[in-house]
Amino acid sequence: MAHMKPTRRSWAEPFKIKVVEPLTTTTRQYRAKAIKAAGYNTFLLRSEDVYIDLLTDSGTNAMSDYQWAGMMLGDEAYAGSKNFYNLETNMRKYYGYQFLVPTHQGRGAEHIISQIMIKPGDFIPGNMYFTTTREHQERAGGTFVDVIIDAAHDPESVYPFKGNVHLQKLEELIRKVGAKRIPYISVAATVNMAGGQPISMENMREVRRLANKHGIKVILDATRAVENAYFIKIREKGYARKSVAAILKELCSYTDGATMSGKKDLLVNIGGFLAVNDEKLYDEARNMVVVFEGLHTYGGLAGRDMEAMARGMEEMVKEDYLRSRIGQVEYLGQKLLDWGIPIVQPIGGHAVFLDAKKILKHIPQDKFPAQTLAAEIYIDSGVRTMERGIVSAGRDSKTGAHRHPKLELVRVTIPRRVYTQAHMDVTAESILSVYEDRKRIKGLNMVYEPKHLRFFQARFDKL
Ligand code: PM9
Repeated sequence: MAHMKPTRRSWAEPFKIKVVEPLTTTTRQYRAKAIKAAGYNTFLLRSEDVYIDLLTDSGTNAMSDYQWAGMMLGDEAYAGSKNFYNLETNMRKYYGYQFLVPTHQGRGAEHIISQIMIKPGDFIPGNMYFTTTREHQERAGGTFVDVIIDAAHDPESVYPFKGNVHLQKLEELIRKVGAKRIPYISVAATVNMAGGQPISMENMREVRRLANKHGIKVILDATRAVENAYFIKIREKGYARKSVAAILKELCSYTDGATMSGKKDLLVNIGGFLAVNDEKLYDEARNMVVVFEGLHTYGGLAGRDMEAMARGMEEMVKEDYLRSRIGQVEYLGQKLLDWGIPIVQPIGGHAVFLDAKKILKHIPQDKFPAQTLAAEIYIDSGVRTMERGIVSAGRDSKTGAHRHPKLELVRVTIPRRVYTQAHMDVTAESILSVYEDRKRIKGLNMVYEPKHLRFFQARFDKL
């Protein structure tokens, strides 16, 4: 019998599994005890008590045989490791910046760029905050100003580029405080806290135009820029026939430098870098990296880690990989949507974000609905997710009051090349079961609050 031609092709993984890591399952009773001992904070669970770990896509990637082979070629010289030069060559090839300063991870680069560019009293506009990025900007004496478009704060808006900068808001800030007090515009691609939402090339071009007009620099958070480039290819007019590699390079070309957490796009477990075009800035960064990270040719990394990152760059732009990466996230998100569970739309690049404000609408934001929901999902199945709401937003650095973000979300984050479609099914089924039982769920009290980036170590008690 002749087969019908399929109308849609699956996103199946373009790789097969060579090494496996066993998972452990536990009982509901065991997990209830474990999360209580962890102060209802999924960051404080032991990983061995977790079944499917969707806490983060950061450093949780599975490396390829090509990357592991590169690890054996680590040149562990203190200075001038050949792996540094391989990384520099590939950074120039794929991102297009002139100068490279490796760092132990993304926040190492954020620390350096903030310290060398921001003066006390400065303002740093950006397309929504990221926790570590804003922390470093504030520690340098700056004030972060959110200039993302309004749709980014609305989980139901299906606008395809919810990571876009609101150009009028940006221009208004420049007019209000003056270009001299804005060292750079901080542009993320994709925007993590908005739900992994991309910025369009057109918007990036406009940001560059405005920056040029006022003599302001643009610094990209390139952590998930290749996933952003893929969204541009499939969503933005004029890019369907361009390669993701070319799109990525064009995106970077509108910026003066980038901070990078290699633990995401670069398919490794550790590493990051700062890249800039300006030689004077590079000189300052190189000077500072030796104080906080290590010599400028290793920046806190082993030679083998730099090699794995260099090879990761070659793999990240492969389009069959990106199709399956984004396809897997979409598969999970679509399943939840089909079951009527409120999530951020459109489905983002690295995670599905559950709308805890809607799911647990009987719990006020001060009783931490997203923190509660993440704990409940863990108790139900051992699936670990993360709060991205009021706890992550922290307190206002001037008034000391809780910030109340519009988005109160649980991030169900998909590590790259790690889990299967069946794991996505188990996750979706667990979320459904918690959703169906949502009315009996009560909120939490915060009983311990760390001073910085509180979401990592805060502890809670059940109401
Ligand atoms: N992101 C994430 O899970 C890990 C730390 S926060 C839980 O999403 C962006 C957009 C990130 C990011 C880390 C960093 C910092 C900068 N920008 O973690 O220091 O998503 O490598 O990077 C995390 P590092």
